[in-house]
Amino acid sequence: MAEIDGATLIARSLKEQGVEQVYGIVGIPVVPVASACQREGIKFFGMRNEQAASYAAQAASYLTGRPQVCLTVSGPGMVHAIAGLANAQSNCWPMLVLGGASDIDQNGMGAFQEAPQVEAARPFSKYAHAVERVERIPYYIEQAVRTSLYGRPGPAYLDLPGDIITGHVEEEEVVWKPRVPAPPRTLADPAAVRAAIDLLKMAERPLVVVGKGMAWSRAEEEVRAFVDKSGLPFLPTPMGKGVVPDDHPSSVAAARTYALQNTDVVLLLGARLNWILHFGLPPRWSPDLKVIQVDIAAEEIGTNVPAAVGLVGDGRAVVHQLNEVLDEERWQYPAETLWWSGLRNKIAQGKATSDELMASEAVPMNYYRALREIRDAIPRDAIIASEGANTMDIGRQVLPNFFPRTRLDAGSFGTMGVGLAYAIAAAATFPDRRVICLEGDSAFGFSGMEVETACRYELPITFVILNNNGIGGGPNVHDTNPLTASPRAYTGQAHYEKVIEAFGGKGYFVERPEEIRPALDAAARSKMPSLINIMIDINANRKKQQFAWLTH
Ligand SMILES: Cc1ncc(C[n+]2csc(CCOP(=O)(O)OP(=O)(O)O)c2C)c(N)n1
Ligand SMILES: [Mg+2]
Repeated sequence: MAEIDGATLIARSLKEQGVEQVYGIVGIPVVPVASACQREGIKFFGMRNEQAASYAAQAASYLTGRPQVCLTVSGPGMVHAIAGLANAQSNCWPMLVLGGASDIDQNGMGAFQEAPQVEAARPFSKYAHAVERVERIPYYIEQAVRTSLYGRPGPAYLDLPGDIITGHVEEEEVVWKPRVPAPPRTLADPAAVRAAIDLLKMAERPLVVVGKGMAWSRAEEEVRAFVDKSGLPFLPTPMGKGVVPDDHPSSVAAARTYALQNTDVVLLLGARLNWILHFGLPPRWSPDLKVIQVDIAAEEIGTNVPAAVGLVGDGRAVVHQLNEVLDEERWQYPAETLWWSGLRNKIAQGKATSDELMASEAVPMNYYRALREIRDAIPRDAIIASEGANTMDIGRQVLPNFFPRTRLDAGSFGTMGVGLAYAIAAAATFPDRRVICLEGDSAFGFSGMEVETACRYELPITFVILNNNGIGGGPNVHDTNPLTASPRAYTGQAHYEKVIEAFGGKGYFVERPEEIRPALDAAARSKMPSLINIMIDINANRKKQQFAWLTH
């Protein structure tokens, strides 16, 4: 009779469940797990901090559509990965975190790195469990993957004690589990679909908001068809960008504030009325707003504003239902209305202000001038990972996305430290796509050492830092006194580009607008990652808005 060990069983179960990428850091007791994964043909990416590993694993999950894995050691390693569990939970992204744990045999004895890991994971996970018998490893991995993927996605956590990883079992005792099929696509109540279209027909100032739920459910064709057939104005949430190309004529993203404030009926497609959409409440929205909500999670319907119509189901399937009713009724929102002309005026006003900022040749540069160079240099299908405060917010306005799932940013949890990890996952998942990692200088610091990871695997990411000496800009004075130094300030004129050179990447220090494009073009030709550190004005800000974007 043949015996099989825990680590091999873990790796084979992951392979069976469609896992292709593992991001992590090895040590006691998970070294054999990483090796077993590689033996089964699963890629292992050694990262520099488990936070970043957990961010990379969830971005890879979102991009591939199947849960990918973060592997950690026990105790401190697992605790670092809780940052990723929380971030994935907030974004509704799947992922599987496998935490090594001290031996079951030593429970309660003060074992090396012993910690209450399952309890710690639970409030941030959709599923959290410990494996207590070697033969049940495939059972738990299947259950974790299925729970993570089905319904509203979210992270799953499994605790793997050392004696489970090194334990052996007779192969015939193993409880094998087949691969979890793609999630079943659920349909909304047909009567509610009709009610939704009826309400849209009666609306004077209708608006569609496209959320990242549509990107997750691969609803891009259906959503584009809906926007075309209905003639309705739409705007995307930050990571809903690209489901419909940003240059679509019905996009009113550039009139966001006006659109939210004045619409009377909003159709939310896989977008929640949380802080990103200002809760659906006045003063950012009309007090008489009527909400039509499409969501995979029934309990989301009615959050903050009671829904006039709730459509519960898979994003792609439900938008298909909406399209069928539109086809039957041959209805389209008129192209010439007061609503459209109001929106178009606001778009034109906003464009004039941005164009002016983008045309400035002042040194030091403002954000818009630097971002214009990036906008003009990158291919349409580039993937943009981004974080920071102004860097991220202005970058979202200036850099268009034309394809779904091409924008990865601080997201629903507003997490700094995700950018480099997201870029690594994007480059690992799509080796032929250009990956731009656009960072504020503060944001870069959180996971900055991951440039070593990018260099080691020769992932030709272009890292761009918009450097204003700190969090939202720091003063140019060097103050060593913790009682007086600005809490926002970091080292002035810091040469972050030198960090990547330590690992064989290419660094650029840029102070003038005309230096940006040559650096971007050289980065595009390089097989190694590059880092372009762009000094910008410490007083540069976003253009004046009625409401500051309440990101932070
Ligand atoms: C993990 C975490 N810690 C702290 C913050 C608070 N925070 C929000 S934005 C930001 C950095 C903004 O500065 P920078 O990245 O330099 O962008 P800038 O606005 O200067 O362009 C920080 C620290 C956060 N969102 N997440
Ligand atoms: Mg900054």
